[in-house]
Amino acid sequence: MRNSSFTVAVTSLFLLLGCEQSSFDQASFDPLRGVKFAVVATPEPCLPTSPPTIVAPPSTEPPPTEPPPTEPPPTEPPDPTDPPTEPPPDPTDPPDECDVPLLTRTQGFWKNHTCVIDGVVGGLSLLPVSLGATVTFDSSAEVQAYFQTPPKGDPQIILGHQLLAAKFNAKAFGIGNYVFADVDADGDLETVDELLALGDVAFDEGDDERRLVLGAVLDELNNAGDGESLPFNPACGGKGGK
Ligand SMILES: [Ca+2]
Repeated sequence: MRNSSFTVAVTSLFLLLGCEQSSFDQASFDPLRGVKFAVVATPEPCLPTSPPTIVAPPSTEPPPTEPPPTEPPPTEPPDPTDPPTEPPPDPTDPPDECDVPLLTRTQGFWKNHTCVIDGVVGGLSLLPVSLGATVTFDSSAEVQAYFQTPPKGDPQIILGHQLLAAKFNAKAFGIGNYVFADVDADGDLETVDELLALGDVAFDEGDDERRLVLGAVLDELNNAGDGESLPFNPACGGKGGK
């Protein structure tokens, strides 16, 4: 009887401790603990398809008509005494890196620059844009309204804001190949594109801790290139600009 009561008491104590250990204390949680960042973020070697770049807005002028094809000039046989114009490429050379700066802007910029999201400035529409498989924004007004939604501690909205800004940065500035941080502690640094994919999964089905970790890492990313100059004037006139 006495042993039985003691067992019940001990069991209750363990259950109590177990409950306390499994509860998630968001206030004291450090989302960047254990996350390793690249000392200097660097782009991975360029993929066969080059990253997107800012392009000029489409011209309204009709395309110039091409002149009729002319016959190619007769080629002369190569002079065996001519020196070769270019040496053959050295196979031991390292592959080229993507020649784009790590350029980013924070969610505050994107909230206030709907004209850049629309492509009116910068020449590249960043819409539609999705968060996970569940949320899609088709207009910059929807994006702005979402950025203006106070998170109030909701990890999904905290992540959603950072993920949205990071997706705009990746698409507008072509930084998807940058190696940035190891968020799963497997020793391999994830690229920006990989972090965005992980963010999408966490947005849909991640627990609070996972969402806060990815939100904090993407926050770091969105600030990492905030000092780089933009290749265009981001002023949006009197409408949502600054
Ligand atoms: Ca990793």
